[in-house]
Amino acid sequence: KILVRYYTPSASEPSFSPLSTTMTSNLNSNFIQVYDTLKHDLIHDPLFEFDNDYRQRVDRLIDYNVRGGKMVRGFSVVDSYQLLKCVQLTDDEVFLASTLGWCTEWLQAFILVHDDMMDGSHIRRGHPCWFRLPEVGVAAINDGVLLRNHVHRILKKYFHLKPYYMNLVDLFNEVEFLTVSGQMIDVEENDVSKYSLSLNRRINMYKGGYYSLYLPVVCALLMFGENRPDDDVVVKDVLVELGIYYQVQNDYLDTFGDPNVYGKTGTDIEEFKCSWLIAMALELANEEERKILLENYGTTDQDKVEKVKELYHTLNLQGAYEDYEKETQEKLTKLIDSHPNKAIQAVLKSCLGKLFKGHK
Ligand code: GPP
Ligand code: MG
Ligand code: MG
Ligand code: MG
Repeated sequence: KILVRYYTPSASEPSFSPLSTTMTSNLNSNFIQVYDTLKHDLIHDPLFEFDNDYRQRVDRLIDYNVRGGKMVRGFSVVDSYQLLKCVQLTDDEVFLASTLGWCTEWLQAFILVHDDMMDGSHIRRGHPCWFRLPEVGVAAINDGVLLRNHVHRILKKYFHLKPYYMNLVDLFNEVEFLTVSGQMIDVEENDVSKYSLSLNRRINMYKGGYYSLYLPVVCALLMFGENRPDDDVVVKDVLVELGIYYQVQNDYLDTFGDPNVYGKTGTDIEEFKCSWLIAMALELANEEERKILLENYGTTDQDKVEKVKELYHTLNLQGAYEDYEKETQEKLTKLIDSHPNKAIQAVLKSCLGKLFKGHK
């Protein structure tokens, strides 16, 4: 039963087209300007007495960790809000939707600062991971928490009088809870003989499924005056499934992606991760191949890492990934088409288009 009401455009309003769902350059440049405003607010937060050195330190922390990504999540809030609203957004609406977009990017920055420490990563977005900087080190733990707090400083400043403020705060808190719970399983699992596609799905659902597209789209829905779409099975399933797909893509690129393109070097094999690749490899391997995987997975010994990678090629995991991608795309397209509301269909199709436009 669909409890959520959605806006339905009248005949005189522009119709939806998946082709018109990417941000116009105008919305795009506005989005970047909003970043400067938010950063300025944070480094002049009256609650804390900054001196120049610490103001500069936080400025650098933010620039280093919040910028430089693809901003898929941030743009998705603005895109989705525009598609729900249908008519041209006012300056105030663009500002607020962009602000929520940046909140999703700030949350991601916090998660990634800690993730890189837990994963022993070296490079993120083409630069050394924040904790790898000699002047940072373990101070990165507190820096991550600070970035997390920035989300709530921003929400309070710009949304505390909105009727949906508490829903926004709840949303960010719950999505963060699901994500860090997923991260807990992700770092704890280290018995490769128990790895399976279902364990990988569980990890990917929690660590990436909710905050990737569910969070930005629900931000847009709340701002539009709707409730959380958790009773709308199609909306929730599509968004979470897209988030899982995004994480499977991330697992795939850890080994098969070109570090010069993706700005990071993978550590999943070395770090014993229950990634989609090892789970699929175990599914496809014969007895002998399974033995090789179990013996060589989860060490920094490069000869062993190479043996695992060789097997990934022999087992044609690239082909298996392409099949998974095609099946997921078809399944989700059908599911989206079954939704009764055209505006919602447009929002979901826009999300689908963003993720399936190649490995970017
Ligand atoms: C953990 O996965 C990452 C997150 C929960 C947040 C970031 C997710 C993205 C898709 C960027 P991971 O350790 O595999 O991420 P990465 O490979 O980027 O280090
Ligand atoms: Mg990582
Ligand atoms: Mg990780
Ligand atoms: Mg990864």
